[in-house]
Amino acid sequence: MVSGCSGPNRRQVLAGLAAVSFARPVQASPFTLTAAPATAQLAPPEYAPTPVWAFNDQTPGPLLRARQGERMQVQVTNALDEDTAVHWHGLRLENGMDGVPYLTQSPIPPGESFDYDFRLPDAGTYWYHSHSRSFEQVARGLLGPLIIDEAEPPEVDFDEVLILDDWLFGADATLFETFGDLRTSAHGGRIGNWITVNGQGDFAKPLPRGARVRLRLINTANARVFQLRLTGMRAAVVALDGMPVVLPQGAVFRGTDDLVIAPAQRVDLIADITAEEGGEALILSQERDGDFALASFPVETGQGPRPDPIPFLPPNAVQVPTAEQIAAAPLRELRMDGGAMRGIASATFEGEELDGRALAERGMVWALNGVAGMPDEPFFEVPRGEVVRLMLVNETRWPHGMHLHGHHFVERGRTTPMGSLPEALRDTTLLGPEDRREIAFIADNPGDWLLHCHMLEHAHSGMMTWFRVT
Ligand SMILES: [Cu+2]
Repeated sequence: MVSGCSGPNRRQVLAGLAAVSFARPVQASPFTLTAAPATAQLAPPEYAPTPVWAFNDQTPGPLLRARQGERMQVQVTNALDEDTAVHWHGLRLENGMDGVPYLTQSPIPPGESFDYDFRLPDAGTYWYHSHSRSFEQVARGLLGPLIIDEAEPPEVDFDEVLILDDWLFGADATLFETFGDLRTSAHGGRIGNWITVNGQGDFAKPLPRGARVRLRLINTANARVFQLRLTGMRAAVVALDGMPVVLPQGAVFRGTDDLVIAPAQRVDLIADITAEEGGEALILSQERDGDFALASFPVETGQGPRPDPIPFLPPNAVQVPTAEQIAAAPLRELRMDGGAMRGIASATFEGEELDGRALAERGMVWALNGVAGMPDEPFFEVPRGEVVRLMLVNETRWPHGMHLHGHHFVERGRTTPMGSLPEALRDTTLLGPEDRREIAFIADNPGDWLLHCHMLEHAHSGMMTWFRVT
């Protein structure tokens, strides 16, 4: 299974050990990934396995794990009938390895391979996914976890990767073949009717009472924003989007009351299981019709809660702009327009100024700064090392999770906070309807980088731009 810790044999082994600081990968770099049609038992056993597209016949794909400072090599082979490419989400890697077709590489044609080879400067929780027609390829299952271990990881008893995903099923648990349809794209995107954790609808992992567990939550859904609640554990947020959270000294509680995870975002928790033996700790998803258990941790005999405080993670060496540098930087606005209940009067698409109806005929229902789809020219171009300051302005009635490639940014001055998460460096930020958010970063990674909505249907139908660092 994906976490490397969920199979029955593995579970028995771990349960028999007093303390396992963390599990090293079974497979090491160089990795091989083959994208191909497969089947997966995502629905309960009374249903036939669902036809999916998967890496190495499994969705989520295999865990890629390495240590901070190492390089990772991954050979990706395309056994699909269409082009593909793989993006290593959240990694500050070399531009040519970012996996964006037509921007950073040629797509990998059917039957061919591409060798990815990139540095791993930061520890943390990341993931990989197709970036070629991703609204369909990711919805069909082409995604997996990528974990970079700290040189000195915090001491925990268990280290669990939890891939949160949803699937839009018909009555026979096959995927609805409505990928990228315009109506869905103009609304919130493809929201599934079946939620899985690590590909299972009833994820459960027994843990001893008092166990300290690192939970690495990754939202790989196309468009679903998870809103979580935790019971039976005392937990702290220790990282967001791979990056350790920065906290005032002496802070203990780190905002797990109302955990909001937008598509592509990650949250690392360290949790002490406090539920009694025979009870269970739960990760609950707050859905419209009530709370729904995403993951259950039945509690077995154990030693009871640990007395020592939950550890912090060491920071990654990301250059962060100072308040003075940000104040001195020009403020660029990125205006987000379109979607149902508002629409676009007109926008440029492939160099042509079109009205909303003509745009829709071309599959475009969103625009960034008046441009629908990928612009020919970059949104901006800056020399390496420059501080970039952006105001993201959501003039739509829909939430958008905006993702910056190749860099992490600081979020400034949230006007309508969604959730109670602490401040941290992020690679994806969630804007609510009519929300605005200032972000800033040092453009220290040369190349052409995407900036787009990670609601994948929104990206496909207009919300995509790019910038150049020279
Ligand atoms: Cu969006």
